[in-house]
Amino acid sequence: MTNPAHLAEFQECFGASKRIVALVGAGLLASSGLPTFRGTQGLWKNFNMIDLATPDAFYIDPGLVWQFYLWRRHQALQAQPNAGHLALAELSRSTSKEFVTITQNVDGLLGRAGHEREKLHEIHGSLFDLRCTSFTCTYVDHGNEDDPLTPALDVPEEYEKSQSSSLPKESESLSVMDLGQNVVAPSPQFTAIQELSVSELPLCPACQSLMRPGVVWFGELLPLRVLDEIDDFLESGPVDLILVIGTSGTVYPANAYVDLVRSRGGAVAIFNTDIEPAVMRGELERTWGFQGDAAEWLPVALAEPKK
Ligand code: BV8
Ligand code: ZN
Repeated sequence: MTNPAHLAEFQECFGASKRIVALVGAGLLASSGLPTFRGTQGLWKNFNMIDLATPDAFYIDPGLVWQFYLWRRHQALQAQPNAGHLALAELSRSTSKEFVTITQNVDGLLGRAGHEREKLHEIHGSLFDLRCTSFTCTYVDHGNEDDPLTPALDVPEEYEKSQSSSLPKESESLSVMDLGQNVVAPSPQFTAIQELSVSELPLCPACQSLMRPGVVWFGELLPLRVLDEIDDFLESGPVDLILVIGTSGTVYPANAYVDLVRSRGGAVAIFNTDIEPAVMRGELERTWGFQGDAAEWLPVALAEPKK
């Protein structure tokens, strides 16, 4: 449970803050029924999700990776924005505070919650953008919500159920996290769910090459235009407060923004089910912890202070 003093101190800081940043991760999706990347739900069939979010996986078996992203798209389209999404969207409409959200999530729920588009920076791309894999073609399909994208990718529900029972023993699937600590391991060998030929996958209408999901995979550069927009905000004045919402802080460079704001004197508010005890004991200067579901805490913490 959160230290009761935290809420009062935070709301005083929040009320006085003129420039605020939110850094959002998969934990904000939990209440909308979407899985996080780590922890128990971070699995799809018998793979670690972060093993599939790589160029290697797509090169080895584009059909498998497309099935993974069709499942993610389908889930995101079925999901509804939660109270945490709505609280951030409302803050984005504030006329008295400058606010931007940096989201690592690719599901589109913040946009669907009504978040001001120009204040929403999707640094890992979107499940609903597709782009051509040909180096000589720049075709991008923005905001494509077709479900399924091609007939062959319409994986029948019962097939999904039959597969999901075969979850792996932890040892069977390597995660990119392992790469962080150990020598680079060989790419995990995927067992194809159903063999799909490239011709059955999304093809570029401009040049007929294979299309890929418009997300940033591990080992890939983040969209420079988005990073520039974020830098413009960070460099155009001091950030008084950063809200760190539902993120394990494991993914670079997203995780670097928290230290940047703190190093420049900004306060930090963490919304997570798993928070360091030192934060909860109030031992870190101008750092507050709200332990529990971000979808529950955000509306409370960001509520306009009673006059
Ligand atoms: C780059 C899109 C440089 C795809 C994603 C070794 C080898 C290779 C690379 C690296 C390496 N070491 C470091 C790297 C860099 C790598 C990285 O950081 N890897 C990590 C895993 C170690 N980063 C990159 O590769 C980035 N690019 O660095 O480029 C470069 C330079 C030159 C040339 C080329 C490249 C690109 C990273 C982008 C990866 N793509 N997403 C997709 O979604 O399919 S990241 C992906 O992971 C998601 O976006 C997701 O958001 C993110 C995971 O982070 P979280 O959001 O934090 O989610 P997680 O599950 O981890 O945590 C959930 C949290 O919520 C937990 O804390 C939990 O306690 C909490 N929670 C749970 N329930 C709730 C809750 N909180 C509140 N309420 C709840 N109810
Ligand atoms: Zn093309």
